[in-house]
Amino acid sequence: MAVVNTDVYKEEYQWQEGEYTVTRNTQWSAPGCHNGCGVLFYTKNGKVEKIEGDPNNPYNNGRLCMRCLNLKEALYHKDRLKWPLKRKGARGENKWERISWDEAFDYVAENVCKIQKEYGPEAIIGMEGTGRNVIWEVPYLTYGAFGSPNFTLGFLSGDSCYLPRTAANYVQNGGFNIVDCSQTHPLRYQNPEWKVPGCIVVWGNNPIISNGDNFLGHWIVDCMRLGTKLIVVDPSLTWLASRADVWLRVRPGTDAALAMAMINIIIQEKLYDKEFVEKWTFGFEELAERVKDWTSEKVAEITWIPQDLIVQAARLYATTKPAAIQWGLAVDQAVTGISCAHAISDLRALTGNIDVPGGDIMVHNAYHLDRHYNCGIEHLAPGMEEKRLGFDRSPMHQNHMDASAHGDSVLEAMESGKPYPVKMLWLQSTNPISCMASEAPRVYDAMKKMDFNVVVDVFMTPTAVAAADLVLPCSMSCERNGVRSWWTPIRAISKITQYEECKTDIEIILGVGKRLNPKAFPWETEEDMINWYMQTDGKCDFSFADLKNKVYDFDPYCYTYKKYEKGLLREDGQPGFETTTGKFEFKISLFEMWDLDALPWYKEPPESPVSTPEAFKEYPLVLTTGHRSWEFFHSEHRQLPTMREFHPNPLVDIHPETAAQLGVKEGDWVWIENMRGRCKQIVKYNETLHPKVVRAEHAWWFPEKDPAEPSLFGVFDSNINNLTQQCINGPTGYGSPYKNTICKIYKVTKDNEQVLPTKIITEQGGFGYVRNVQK
Ligand SMILES: Nc1nc2c(c(=O)[nH]1)N[C@H]1C(S)=C(S)[C@@H](COP(=O)(O)OP(=O)(O)OC[C@H]3O[C@@H](n4cnc5c(=O)[nH]c(N)nc54)[C@H](O)[C@@H]3O)O[C@H]1N2
Ligand SMILES: Nc1nc2c(c(=O)[nH]1)N[C@H]1C(S)=C(S)[C@@H](COP(=O)(O)OP(=O)(O)OC[C@H]3O[C@@H](n4cnc5c(=O)[nH]c(N)nc54)[C@H](O)[C@@H]3O)O[C@H]1N2
Ligand code: SF4
Ligand SMILES: [Mo]
Repeated sequence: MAVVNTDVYKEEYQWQEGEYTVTRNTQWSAPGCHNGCGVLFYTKNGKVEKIEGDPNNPYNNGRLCMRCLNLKEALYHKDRLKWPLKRKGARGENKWERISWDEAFDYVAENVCKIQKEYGPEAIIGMEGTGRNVIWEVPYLTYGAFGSPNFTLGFLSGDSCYLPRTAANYVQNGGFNIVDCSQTHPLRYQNPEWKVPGCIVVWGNNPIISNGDNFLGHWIVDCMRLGTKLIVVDPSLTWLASRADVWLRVRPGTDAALAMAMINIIIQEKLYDKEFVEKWTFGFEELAERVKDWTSEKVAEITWIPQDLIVQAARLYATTKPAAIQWGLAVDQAVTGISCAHAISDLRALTGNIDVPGGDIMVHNAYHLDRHYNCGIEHLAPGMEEKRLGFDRSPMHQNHMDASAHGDSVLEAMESGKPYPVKMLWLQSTNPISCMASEAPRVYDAMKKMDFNVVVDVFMTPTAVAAADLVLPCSMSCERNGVRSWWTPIRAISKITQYEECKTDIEIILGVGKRLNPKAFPWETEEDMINWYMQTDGKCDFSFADLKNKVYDFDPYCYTYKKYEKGLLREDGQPGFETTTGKFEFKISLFEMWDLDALPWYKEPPESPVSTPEAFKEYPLVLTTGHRSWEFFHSEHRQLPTMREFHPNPLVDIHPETAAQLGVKEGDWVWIENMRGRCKQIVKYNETLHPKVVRAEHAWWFPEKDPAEPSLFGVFDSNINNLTQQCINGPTGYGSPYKNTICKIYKVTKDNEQVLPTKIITEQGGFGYVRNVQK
């Protein structure tokens, strides 16, 4: 680890350096990120002048990516929302009137009360986006202030972001696994108990860019420097794949089959950890029986991966100790989401890598700050939780594996009024028509039908212009207090500046909550509410002020290894796992009880060369979408000049041979089209892809274009979610084919771009695709 110059970089929370005040802080959101790295803010006269990585913070050891280095551009961008705005013209006209916060809170309260009275509280939906600094706050508002059970992620189809992975994890071993790159211990690589992972499998994940789920990708690079080998499962040669021992170029959406073949090889060749399997697992025989027909030969055909590479990967993974699997979003974004996560977890247990140093360790959120989507649920009236949309979707939902309403079920209720009408959306940190919704035009139509919509954001978004009646300006990360957990360490986010009239997410929630249900919102300040979250809801024995001074704090639970031997995983204090059998379950007892397939299975993507060969003749390319880029966090950062200089336009990766066959070349605008719609992006050659696979970017809109409809910032023109599909999930309601559909590609010409998709959708009623829903 680099030696830190203590004359320059101090360990205290704040110090003076000439005319600058330097504050050690955590960066989370806004702008968004899944992490929370240690940063140094240099402020002068209440303004941020400079941002640096904090070398004394063991989370990132001073390293920052471009989004943090370029933070000032976001903080002081001229288009930031500055005060509450009430809609003046029609929705979509982008005409607003400036109002005070008191007026804004009254306006919300008035509309909420009206809807509660007329339709019941369940007609109100509280929505947030991914892992930003509102995770527990929006649920609290939805349950505590609106009295509705319908907190959800902004139309995320099949809950396809981390939730399939965590739900599968939970039913199999009662907890969560993460790769042990030493990050749970303050001494990091010097922790004497820690071991360098001999091998890390990076599966459907590009952590160098995405740093998803509070896992900093560079930890893997650190491990590589210490000798870790890599196996990478990805349709494209990522930076990590190019340095891997084995790269498995999987056909999008077929990962579950690959995992089953790897299990099969490991069992057939007796490479599994017999002692761990015998002592700590349940259902091994049944698993062996289930996978025995999933031979490397058969699976090579399904996945388009050479057979010998599948065998090589299984052997390398199983014979290297310790080994770990860093999984990513591609696991979730298929109808096989749960099953694929199940099979991958089986690999971890088969090889005895669970909760060992340098393996896949079991963690909880520091000091049990765990309630998140369930926060405030006690405020619901009796019987209200059962009304949650999607509750009947599967026993997993009925049994609280998922604490939120089901995004697809919310959309269906908005469209059909069944099982009951939906009338209001509260959108705090989500911009669904640009990003989260996998059928963007459909969600656009449904949002327009609502009686009242509120958007809380930092910029005016396409969603806000199209559908909001009230837009509330929210503070960015260094303008608020907060805590970052997600495993360990717990980190303090402290307010060091104020921007215009912006309020923090918590202050906004308090303002609304106090008007609607003051008993549930007894706190006077943001800090009061944070202290309640840390000390009453969670189990911290220190306050926010203490944490702020310490900057971060590690929860020893997370760096205690082999907790299953020590009785630390089960509530009754007995050794073993918190499951029905007390074992790690290859065969999931709960699934058996609920009449779900209790062993891993594979199914083709709903649209693929195999499942829809006729349609594949017309749309002869396999399409995966949404791989992350350095410059953007989902639909964010598009207004920042530096980011757009690096990445001015949406890019679709195509093999150069395929491009040549299609008569297009790098740099050309092309239409990407299928049976639901089309959008345009620019060709980027990627010779590492299978020639029949293309990879398109998600979340594009153009803040530089006219906000008012029919332009609407060009939100549908390059939107890949015109092509993906909503309400197609796995049997448990989890998983959705964001990353595996089919398409065709052809050149954009003057003639065929006369009427752009945004105009078609906002003015002409859409692409004319007939949906299979009851109206
Ligand atoms: N910069 C940045 N960081 C982000 C985000 C962002 O928008 N920008 N978003 C955050 C969020 S919410 C999430 S969920 C995470 C996601 O982050 P990741 O888990 O890294 O997910 P992606 O970048 O979507 O895809 C990762 C890799 O999967 C590959 N892939 C595509 N289809 C398949 C497939 O079918 N199988 C396999 N095995 N691989 C496939 C892609 O080529 C890509 O290299 O990132 C978070 N971090
Ligand atoms: N085709 C395709 N679509 C995808 C994906 C894919 O891989 N492919 N990935 C999916 C995944 S995994 C996810 S998680 C979703 C993400 O979807 P979302 O998380 O909904 O992301 P955005 O649409 O960018 O909306 C986020 C909004 O929140 C605002 N914001 C940022 N920070 C804060 C904050 O602290 N407070 C408040 N109030 N607002 C804030 C931003 O300015 C932005 O307008 O997208 C999904 N969509
Ligand atoms: S991962 Fe990158 S963008 Fe996120 S907090 Fe760390 S440095 Fe900033
Ligand atoms: Mo996500």
